[in-house]
Amino acid sequence: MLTLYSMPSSGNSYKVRLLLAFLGTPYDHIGGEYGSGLTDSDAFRALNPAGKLPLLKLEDGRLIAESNAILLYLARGTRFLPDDAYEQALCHQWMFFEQNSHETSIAVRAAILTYPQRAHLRTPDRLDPLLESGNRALSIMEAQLEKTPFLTGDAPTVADISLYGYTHSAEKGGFDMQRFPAVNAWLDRIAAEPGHVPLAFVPGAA
Ligand SMILES: N[C@@H](CCC(=O)N[C@@H](CS)C(=O)NCC(=O)O)C(=O)O
Repeated sequence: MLTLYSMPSSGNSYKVRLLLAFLGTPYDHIGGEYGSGLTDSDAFRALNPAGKLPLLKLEDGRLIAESNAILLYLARGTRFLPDDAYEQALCHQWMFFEQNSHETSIAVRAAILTYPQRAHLRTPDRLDPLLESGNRALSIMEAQLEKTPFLTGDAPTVADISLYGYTHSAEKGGFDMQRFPAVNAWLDRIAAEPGHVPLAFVPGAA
């Protein structure tokens, strides 16, 4: 059985829970919210020296960190990762964009505005550039999604799951999603995929 260490409130962790739900793959879940001490513990740091969630433990004990690396591993041989080298490269392109340009603006702004531990960062010099760069990232998605129903073409892939993680809750970061109708239609398409679960879903919870 796979074991997923994940943070219930985090989009990076949600991406992996969402793919596992779409695939119908069972797994053990170990949750660690901010302040729980999990990521600071010596036992966890021995598994992931970066001290970050999510972290996947394979059946044989080997480990994979980084949400997008986990997604790419789990999606091999499924409908969420094309076989064609160019189509795979498009998935990688959007997933690098997610970590470099999207998560760093949209998730970071939402975290500052929602986590009490980050309240001291709620200043215009910190928040304004994040609003601008987040809107730029959403505009890039909007331009693609005006042309194709999913980010890499006609079918959903790990790239869509990766970017869904923080786009679906971008309002928490103060982003006006009315400005991005094609992104909203895409969010609805992903939410309508069989097996979709919400952010708060963790297996075994009532
Ligand atoms: N690039 C990493 C980022 C992971 C990350 O930043 N995780 C945060 C939650 S979103 C975390 O574990 N924070 C706990 C901590 O820093 O103690 C990924 O995509 O997995």
